[in-house]
Amino acid sequence: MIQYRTAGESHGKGLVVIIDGIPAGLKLKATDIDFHLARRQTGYGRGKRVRKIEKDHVEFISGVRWGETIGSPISLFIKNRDWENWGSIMSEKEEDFSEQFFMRKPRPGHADLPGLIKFGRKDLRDILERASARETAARVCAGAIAIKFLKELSIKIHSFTKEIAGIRAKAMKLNWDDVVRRTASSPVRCLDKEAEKKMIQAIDEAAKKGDTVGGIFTVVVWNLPPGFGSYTSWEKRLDSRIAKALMAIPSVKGVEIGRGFSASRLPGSKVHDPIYFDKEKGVYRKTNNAGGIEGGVSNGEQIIARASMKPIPSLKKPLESFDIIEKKPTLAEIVRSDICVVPSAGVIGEAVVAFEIADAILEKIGGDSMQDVKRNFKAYLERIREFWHPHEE
Ligand code: EPS
Repeated sequence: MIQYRTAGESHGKGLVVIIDGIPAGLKLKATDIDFHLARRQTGYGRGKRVRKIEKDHVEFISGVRWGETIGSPISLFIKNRDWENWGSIMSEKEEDFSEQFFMRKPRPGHADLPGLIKFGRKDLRDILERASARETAARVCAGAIAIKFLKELSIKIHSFTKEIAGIRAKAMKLNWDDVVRRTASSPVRCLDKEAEKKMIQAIDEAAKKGDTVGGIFTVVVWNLPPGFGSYTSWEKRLDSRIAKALMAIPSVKGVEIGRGFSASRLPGSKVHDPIYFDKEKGVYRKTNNAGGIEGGVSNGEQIIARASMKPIPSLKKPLESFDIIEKKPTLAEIVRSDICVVPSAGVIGEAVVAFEIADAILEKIGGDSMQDVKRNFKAYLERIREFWHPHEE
């Protein structure tokens, strides 16, 4: 089992992540991780901090030697460049305490108020610092290592923006290379150029109004063989693991696998994917409404997961709220903010899904070194060859 834990406040010194269980012998460089950190920081609709201040770079503290993992926990640090601008506000020293910095007007939709009640704090900053989506940079580090691991087994993962502010991209059947190329050249990481224009307009309009917009991103996994995840225990189901990881991304309010919610409106005969067999191709399907998972187990088709995000709750034109100290009605706190984070969230989605897939693979085939993993994986593929041949598109 692989696991990771993150620590760090949004405007504190930095973020820390510890990843445990990655086999020894995986080639790993800081640039493998920085590449995904940079992708997370792009996207039309992000605020000044991400565009102008933070340029994330990872520093290895442990677990990697001479360019390879050595089997011990990998720990990483990402410096928050903005920390220096926050002076005593984020100091750990008691003598720096000052009520003048207190944030007192909770933003509706944010963790501000429930967090304050839960932890019995007096300053909303104690809550928002950790509830901030800045923490997702640490998740992307863990995911970048999982992506590297999956690549060694020829499993690929990518994401794209499906919808922003109700503007939906049209469905397209593309291979991995095309999806990577098109998302990299789109400011909103969208495959459909027409929809992209309208999405950008919608973000600009929201910005003018002091508002924010949400949307939907899709994560696709190519080449995962059948048999990963299990129906035998609820927590082993691959779809439940993916859903949990996606739902844990800040602002995500819904997750679908394959046809998802819309399958509930169709008869079974239109939902389930008929099974075909060919000696050349092995088992194959003409449709993939199941999103590559049947009974909580991968079936060899593309894994397709979608997450829907609410608009972020930090509004330049704030909603009604109250002052937690004076106990009087007032408008919510106005803070520097993003307008839309859906393009970045897709990159986070890839990372967290990659981690779950890597975990399900190691759970089934095991291996303390990449040599063991590759041998075990190959042996499994040989065993199922009668039914499954890798296919890409
Ligand atoms: C965030 C608010 C903004 C974002 C931040 C997440 O930060 P600030 O309030 O300092 O302007 O920039 O995202 C990041 C810094 C990042 O790296 O993603 C929030 O409240 O979630």
